[in-house]
Amino acid sequence: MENKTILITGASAGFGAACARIFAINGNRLILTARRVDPLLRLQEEFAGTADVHIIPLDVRDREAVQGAIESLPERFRSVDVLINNAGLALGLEPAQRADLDDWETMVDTNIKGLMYCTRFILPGMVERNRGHIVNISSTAGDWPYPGGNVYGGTKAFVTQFSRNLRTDLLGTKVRVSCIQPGMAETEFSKVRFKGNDEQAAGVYQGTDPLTAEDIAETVRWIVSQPPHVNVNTLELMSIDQSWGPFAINRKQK
Ligand code: NDP
Ligand code: 8X3
Repeated sequence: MENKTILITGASAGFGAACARIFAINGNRLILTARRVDPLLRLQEEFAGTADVHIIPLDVRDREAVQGAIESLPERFRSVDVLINNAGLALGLEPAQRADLDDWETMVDTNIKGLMYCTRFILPGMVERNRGHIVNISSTAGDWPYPGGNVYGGTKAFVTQFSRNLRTDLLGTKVRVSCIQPGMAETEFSKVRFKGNDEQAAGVYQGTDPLTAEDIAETVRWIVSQPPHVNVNTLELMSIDQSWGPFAINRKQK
């Protein structure tokens, strides 16, 4: 991976920031986007001399802003080689009947619509150049249900299936699409899900060796470093301390 232009959504924390670090080498040009600008500026400072960085304060839910940001990329950042659709979040873990409808809308707007906007505005250039790679960050939650996963899991199921459908549209081009489905990974994810409740967030990872942001970045690096004729479709990974449970059974009380 050298001299590539890589656009990362949600680069201010977690997987996105780790991806930025892993790709800030070999003359790569990084386009780092997120709502919070300060962490992006810190990354730009950290990479001074190793990678050319363009920062875009961006809320992926804002379709016009996404379009404007992509259409006004400086010339040297215009030919995006790799789009890492990473920005996303879970909000709440309540059962569907008690969940906050605003939280559901935020997850749909970010995880589904935001990812759609970034993809739709970047993809034509990739097809025109007949090269490029879109890496979508889905989740184990997109395939495996769990109590309280309701809309979050639904949005990630969209990401997984959208990724596959993209490849079917792109057959005959050299544009690759990959989808990564990580399990439990320790980032700001749970702090966001539990709305700043640090204790509840820490409880998610307590007594385990969860995946790290660096594990995911390394996976992205491996996927995009495959020879151009290899398309990794879907890749699921979990911590050694995570697995599936049995089916839940409701038994009648005697
Ligand atoms: P973090 O909370 O650490 O990072 C999330 C990133 O998404 C932040 O940079 C945040 O930036 C950005 N983001 C959130 N909303 C928006 C928005 N509306 N517009 C632009 N950027 C946004 O979480 P992770 O790194 O863990 O999560 C990254 C992705 O990985 C998400 O899609 C998540 O669903 C997925 N995932 C996470 C797992 C985990 O266990 N951690 C497991 C499987 C998948 P800012 O707030 O500055 O806008
Ligand atoms: C994040 C992993 O298990 O919290 O996507 O849904 S999980």
